Amino acid sequence: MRKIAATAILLLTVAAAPALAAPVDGQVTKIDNAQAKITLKHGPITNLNMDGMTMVFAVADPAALKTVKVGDKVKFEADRVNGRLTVTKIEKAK
Ligand SMILES: [Cu+2]
Repeated sequence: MRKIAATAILLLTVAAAPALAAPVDGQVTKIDNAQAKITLKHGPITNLNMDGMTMVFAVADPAALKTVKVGDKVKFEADRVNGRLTVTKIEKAK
């Protein structure tokens, strides 16, 4: 019985796991180093079920904010981290 319950929990966990983050095109419109936040005008984010828009994200690694500046076109990945929409990876678009 206990084994069945554990299997059911495992299956539920897998089903609830978010889709893998995929690189998204965006443009930096604002950088807030003090709050470790970035505002991005972004294209559709499939893993977050989000259409294109301009919005604020938290940044997982504040040091990443030093690698981009306002106006830069970027490729980034975003995910929900502790309930906050967070940029987990960002780089200047080539
Ligand atoms: Cu958005």
